[in-house]
Amino acid sequence: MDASDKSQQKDAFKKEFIKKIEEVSGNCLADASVLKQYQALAELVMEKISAEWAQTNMQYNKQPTKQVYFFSIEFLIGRLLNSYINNLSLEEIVTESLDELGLDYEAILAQESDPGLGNGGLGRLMACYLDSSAAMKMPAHGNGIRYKYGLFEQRIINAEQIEVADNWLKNGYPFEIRKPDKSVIVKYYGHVHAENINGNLTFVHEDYEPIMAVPYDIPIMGYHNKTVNSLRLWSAEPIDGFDLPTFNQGQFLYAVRQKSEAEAISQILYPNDSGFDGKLLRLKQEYFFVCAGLKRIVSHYKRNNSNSVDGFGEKICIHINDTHPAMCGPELMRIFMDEEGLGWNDAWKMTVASLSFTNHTVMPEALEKWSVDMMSKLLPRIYMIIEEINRRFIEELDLNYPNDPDRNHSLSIIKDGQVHMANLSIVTSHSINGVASLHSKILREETFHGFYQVFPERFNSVTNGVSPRRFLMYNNPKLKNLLNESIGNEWETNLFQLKRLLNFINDPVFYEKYNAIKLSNKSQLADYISRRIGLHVDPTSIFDIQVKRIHEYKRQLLNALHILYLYNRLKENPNLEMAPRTFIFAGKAAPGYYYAKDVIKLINAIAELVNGDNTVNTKIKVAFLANFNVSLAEKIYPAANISEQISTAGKEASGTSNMKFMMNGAVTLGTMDGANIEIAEAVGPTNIVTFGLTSEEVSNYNKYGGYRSVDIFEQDPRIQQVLHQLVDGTFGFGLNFQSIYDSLLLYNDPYFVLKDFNAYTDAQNRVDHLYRNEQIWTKMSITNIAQSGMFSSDRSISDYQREIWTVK
Ligand code: GP0
Repeated sequence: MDASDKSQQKDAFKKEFIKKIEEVSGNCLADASVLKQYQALAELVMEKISAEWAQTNMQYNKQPTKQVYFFSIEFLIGRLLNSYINNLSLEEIVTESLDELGLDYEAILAQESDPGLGNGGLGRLMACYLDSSAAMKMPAHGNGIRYKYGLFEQRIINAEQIEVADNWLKNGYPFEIRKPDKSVIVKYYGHVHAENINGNLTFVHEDYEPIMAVPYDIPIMGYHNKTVNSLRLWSAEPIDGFDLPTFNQGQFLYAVRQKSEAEAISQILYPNDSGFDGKLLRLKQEYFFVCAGLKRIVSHYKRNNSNSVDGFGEKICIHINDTHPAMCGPELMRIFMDEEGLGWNDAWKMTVASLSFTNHTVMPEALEKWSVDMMSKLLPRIYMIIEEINRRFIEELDLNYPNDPDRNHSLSIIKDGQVHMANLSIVTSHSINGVASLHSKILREETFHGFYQVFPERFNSVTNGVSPRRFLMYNNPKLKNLLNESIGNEWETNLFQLKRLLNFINDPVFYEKYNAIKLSNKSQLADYISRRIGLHVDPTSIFDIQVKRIHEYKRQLLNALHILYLYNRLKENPNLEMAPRTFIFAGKAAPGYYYAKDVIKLINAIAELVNGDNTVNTKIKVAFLANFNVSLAEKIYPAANISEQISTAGKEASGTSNMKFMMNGAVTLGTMDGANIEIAEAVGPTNIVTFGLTSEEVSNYNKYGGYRSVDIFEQDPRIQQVLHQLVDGTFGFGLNFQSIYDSLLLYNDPYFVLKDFNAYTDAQNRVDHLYRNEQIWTKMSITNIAQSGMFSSDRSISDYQREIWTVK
């Protein structure tokens, strides 16, 4: 666009904006608060998106193509305004106009609440997949729950995590459209009986408790391509507001209770990551969005298909993100049979053809198993269908593998009074995949080995990916500009093009520019740290970062114990030669996961000890940043030198922060786990620092024994010192970490922290030496960016397209 064009567009934008300000605030620009400025900008942007949204929907209806629907109990979408503005190519017009009006774009963006509708990687993955589908003009949409309260806000008070409710909707939310005309009634409880209607056996559900599911749609916009897909989040409401007859009888409290019981279903996100607790309300949530989502998908399909469900299995992909939406299988069967009048076999073929399933973890405590008693009462028809699915499945097993009761038992969907949701998901889907090569291999060989023997053709693998828009282009604009000026902009739509950076791999001029950007990003994070926790950290120190949910298998504890050990070394020898380091942590613990909360407390206690000690704090500092969420993550990755990915091998299905760090030039310090293995392959052994047990070694110890943590403790005085400090008052009165001490010694260290301790300290030493050679480190860092192309979620989505949905 030429200069006069641009100034015309800016003038037009300013006029629209000023008018919007008046509309939303009843004030003129000079008197409008930053919140109102944000609301005005958001509404303006939403108007611009809406036209393209309507257009995309019309196109999908005009030429019905294959549609993909992601069902997920979490969508961790992050803030949207800046992404929309960039995706619309309006960033220059908007930022320059606002600047000319004397307004602060960054401050306006900061007014947006960050919807915490997910716990971590699993929900964020869905958001990246929606982003990539739209970027690739693929018709893919999301179905989930519009939780009134998202994941709790974390505060750190006296070193401990305190949870505060996340009222993310308190100022309204400008990017959703409520569609009451598309509401669906979801039925719970009641009784099912078979009736003979016109000679057909029909199942009738009576005496049920109806709940209204009301959809809110959020536009998911592609990158510079006018494609706008939809994320549909369902909200639970009572059928007619207050129950009027009850109300009139004066039973006001009863009526209010009914209302809040209905609303309870979409009230709050369960804050457990990789952990299952079989609460009734959670089961209600799972059926809620499955039932409502499928109902709308089927009726939409019929509208474009002469009122028939014929061909549904070839045209509609229902993708279930982990097992929380596993009732999609039986619910589709119910719709096809009870509402569309199909027989079992036809319904079954379409269901299996349509469904595919991604598993996200091998942690046994995450496996969902619902009690038969609870499920059959709450969802009588669904339970009945699951029983029949299981009966037919076992019958088939008996045919193919006669006299094998052990196999029948191990693969059974219903056993020991429980419904096994992973088994249900596998039996009802044509595809099941893991999220990295190693993970998929473990699924085939261990977790789901029995199913792999029966259905080898159903097993797939798609390595996770992350959105390069959100996690490179928009959150690291300086790096983006350097990339554009060095290798052109093709990488923006094909991340593999980052390989062109290898042309600069020995270019001192490029190094200088690159290192200046990294330093400036680190200074920005240092400012944030000083504003948030009053800690001054040196931007020239190594930024060594571990940000993710706090979980034993992720081993934040290993990182913490190493810092304590370094502290001890520095106390002995304050002149120890080492590059200064800033250790940065962030992450939430599930409110009921006391051990994980103790780890948070330990990290904060170590921070206090280290940061306050003048003999060591010029060499090391420790920062725990409260309330890790998507917005904070975006600030952190561009400033990282080291990406800590140190899970016990075999436990982290993929990891996705490893990819976000890599794209921003951090070097991985990691175990051979999840996608770390593929990162190592991509960059080569000299551009990553790996250490520790392999997943095979871990699995052998678990199977055959042979590891005694006490032996390691007895042989290693460094470990003895550090473990004693956990319980000897080092951290001051009342700060005692007996639970951690016991887990490591009394309970034989189930996550191999002590076993890997020596390898980890060695690896940390290697990191120190590598970093002190600027030439080598810069080369490692740039190589990581150059090889990060395969970790774009655009690549993941094309793999799903080709291997699983077979969308043309
Ligand atoms: C897996 F089972 N993940 C779960 C869960 O409840 N929550 C969750 O976030 C994660 C895995 O831990 C992962 O390895 C993976 O990459 C992610 O799902 C997406 O597949 C962490 O990043």
